[in-house]
Amino acid sequence: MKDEREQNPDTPFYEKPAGGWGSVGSLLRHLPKGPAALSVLDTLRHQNKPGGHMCTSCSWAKPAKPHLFEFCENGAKATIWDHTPDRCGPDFFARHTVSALRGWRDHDLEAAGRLTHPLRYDAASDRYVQVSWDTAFAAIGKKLRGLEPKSTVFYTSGRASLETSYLWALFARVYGHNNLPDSSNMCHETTSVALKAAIGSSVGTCVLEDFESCDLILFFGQNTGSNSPRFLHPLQQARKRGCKVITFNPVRERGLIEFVNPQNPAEMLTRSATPISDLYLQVKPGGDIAAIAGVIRHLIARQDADKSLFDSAFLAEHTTGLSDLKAWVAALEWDEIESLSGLSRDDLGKVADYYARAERVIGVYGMGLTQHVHGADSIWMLVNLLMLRGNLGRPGTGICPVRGHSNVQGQRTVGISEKPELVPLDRLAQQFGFEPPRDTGMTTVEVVQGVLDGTVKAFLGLGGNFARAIPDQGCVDPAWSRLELNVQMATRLNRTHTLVGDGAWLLPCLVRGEVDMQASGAQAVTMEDSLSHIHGSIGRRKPAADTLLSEPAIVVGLAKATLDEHPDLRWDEWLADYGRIRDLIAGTYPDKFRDFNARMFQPGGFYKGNPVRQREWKTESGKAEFRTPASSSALGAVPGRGVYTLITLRSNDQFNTTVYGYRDRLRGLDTDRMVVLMSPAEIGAAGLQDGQRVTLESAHDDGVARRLSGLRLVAYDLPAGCVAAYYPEANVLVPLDLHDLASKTPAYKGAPVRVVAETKGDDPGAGS
Ligand SMILES: Nc1nc2c(c(=O)[nH]1)N[C@H]1C(S)=C(S)[C@@H](COP(=O)(O)OP(=O)(O)OC[C@H]3O[C@@H](n4cnc5c(=O)[nH]c(N)nc54)[C@H](O)[C@@H]3O)O[C@H]1N2
Ligand SMILES: Nc1nc2c(c(=O)[nH]1)N[C@H]1C(S)=C(S)[C@@H](COP(=O)(O)OP(=O)(O)OC[C@H]3O[C@@H](n4cnc5c(=O)[nH]c(N)nc54)[C@H](O)[C@@H]3O)O[C@H]1N2
Ligand SMILES: [Mo]
Repeated sequence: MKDEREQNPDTPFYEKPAGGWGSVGSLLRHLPKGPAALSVLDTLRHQNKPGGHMCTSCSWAKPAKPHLFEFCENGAKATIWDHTPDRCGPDFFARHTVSALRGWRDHDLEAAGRLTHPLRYDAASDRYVQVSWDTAFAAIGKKLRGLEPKSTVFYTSGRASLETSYLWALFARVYGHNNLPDSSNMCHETTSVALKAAIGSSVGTCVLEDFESCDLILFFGQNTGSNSPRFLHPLQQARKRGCKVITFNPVRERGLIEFVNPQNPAEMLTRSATPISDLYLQVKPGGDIAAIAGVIRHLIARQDADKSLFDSAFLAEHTTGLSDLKAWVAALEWDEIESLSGLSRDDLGKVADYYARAERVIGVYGMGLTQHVHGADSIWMLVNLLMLRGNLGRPGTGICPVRGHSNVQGQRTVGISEKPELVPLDRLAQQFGFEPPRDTGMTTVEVVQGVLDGTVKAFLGLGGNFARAIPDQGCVDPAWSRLELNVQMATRLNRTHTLVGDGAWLLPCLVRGEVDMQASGAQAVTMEDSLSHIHGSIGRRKPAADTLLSEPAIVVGLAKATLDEHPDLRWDEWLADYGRIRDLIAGTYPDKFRDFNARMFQPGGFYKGNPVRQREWKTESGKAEFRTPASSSALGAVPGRGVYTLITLRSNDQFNTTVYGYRDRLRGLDTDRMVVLMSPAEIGAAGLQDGQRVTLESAHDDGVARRLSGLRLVAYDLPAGCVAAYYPEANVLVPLDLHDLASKTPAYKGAPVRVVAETKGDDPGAGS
């Protein structure tokens, strides 16, 4: 546990708070030049407010009483990126072959500008060439009709609206498959599976008001300052009224240390920051199960002494499994707990002190828990801890996974799922007069395996940069060109679009901030935030090109070209008025979406509800289940000598594989991203030197050579036994078969690697 002043003077460190003038400066740096800046600022004014568009960056809640500016530094970057004046049209592709583009950096591909025309890959000239929409739909539809539906995949990245997602899933099921993975399969699928099993809800249980009355927040592996900065406002308010915050994170993330609200003139002028964390515990990657076990062990000892610590009434009436958990915790040695977590028995005792004093506790988490081999076990441990004192189903308590994309949670709500048991198939069958497929579809990991072994013949991506976001991409890259059909709906060019064979199509779409004009007039769409509230969103800007289609229009175009006509499939009517699609959603999910059209612009969004808040448990046992973890470490294997656990990080200047720039301001790093962070003590112990060139080599024991070279070693404040590098550059090092055992979410925070010094003459940047 460290005080900021104890920061090692040899390691880079951003000593300013999150927010403040730094975020204003960063926003100004990303604004376009001239009049384009004014027009983007006008769009930002309406962002995340009723009547405006919902941000395309993170999924954090939108309050009923918005701030004057209800956007953050990174939300602004996303909007500025969407509304760039640059265009990437047919003339761009006439100048560049696809093979040449394959060598470009992620940033440079996207920086070419907004895609404007539908394109077909022409193998003879190795170029994308312009086609008409009709040609594209007819050719793709014809190809799909000739394929076995179960050999095709309809992937969704978490941005597409509820309306688009509903139609996309319907199209897949009428066509004949449940291969509907989405980006959630790379992030919070662990949540969907683990929370469902333990408490019967696949999503978090908190609403914004809970942050107004909680008195302790436990933060595990979620980087609020970069990835959901608007969450810093309720956090700051909570801290100001005396709520305590404890953070478990191997990296000292600035947003969880202190924050200056850029919208508070007094704070800005006096530069007075609010400290965020009361305790900051630099847990080892994968050490959360052991850390929480240590806290629970302290609490059990206290409960044994003073019988009133646990909420006995709650435990007796609502839970099962506590005695097994207690026995498992009692059997762990303190030595094991300390070595796996990297935290001392005393520090974990302090956490137990805070926990025992708090009446109302919230557990918040992100990718630091979900992206591990035992990710589900880590989540179960956090739920176990919360339940000891009845911290579920009371105001000011709950479990709060912070979701990723702006509608990733909502897509699952309206049927994007490879798990048919989560979808009301019988109701769909009734509504649309067809027999939906009942067999389980593919997760992201299974899709990659299918692309590798040739069983997946066609991949249609509704957004995303799939081939760059997955693990083991070095091995998978060549397999993409063997797909018979590869259709990408996108706004900007990315690396996946350059991995093409004969049947590749690039279909450009509108972004959420643009006017979506259909036969009945301008359309609104809806999305669900991390706290399960549904919001309407209206685009106000002129589209980047008049050749663009909206996402629903592309889905309808593809569906009509693929499926037989059927009186219940009124694609054109639905497209003409998205209100009709919302009526269909309300028909399929009457409990959650009643009066959908009437409620969609309710300030703060309307709540779809969660039975856990009433202490109703839709689990197998009908109770909230204490779950005993299968392992005391979240890693696949505890690293041996010379092996480090690699965590892959997002910088403050990226949204997933979209790299806006090369600054990671909140970590004090201004870099080309080809860096590996390691603690100064470990650098010394390994006989290496700060600034030296190194190669990372996979230490996963499967005989596959994975390496990333040309990295600069940077001394950084990290726990022993781990190194950190940026995603997606480091994805070549993450083995595909290392994934959460329950949900198949890749273990992006737990790849075993060796650090090898490079000698002069080594090939820089080579990956394999
Ligand atoms: N600006 C911006 N916003 C985003 C995104 C973006 O890329 N940029 N991405 C969006 C998406 S899709 C998602 S899913 C979310 C992701 O947002 P987060 O959930 O914050 O994900 P990461 O940044 O990958 O990592 C989270 C934190 O986990 C810590 N960590 C790593 N390993 C461990 C561990 O074993 N234990 C613990 N306790 N901590 C660990 C890391 O140090 C890091 O601070 O953000 C969304 N919002
Ligand atoms: N090593 C490592 N790998 C990871 C992670 C990690 O933490 N570490 N995180 C994982 C996670 S949590 C996620 S969610 C994935 C996601 O990773 P990505 O697939 O990169 O996610 P996106 O941000 O959706 O994809 C960006 C692309 O989507 C397209 N796009 C942008 N806006 C729109 C739109 O409005 N409509 C459409 N149709 N397309 C649009 C653009 O063309 C852009 O190039 O990466 C995963 N990969
Ligand atoms: Mo994500």
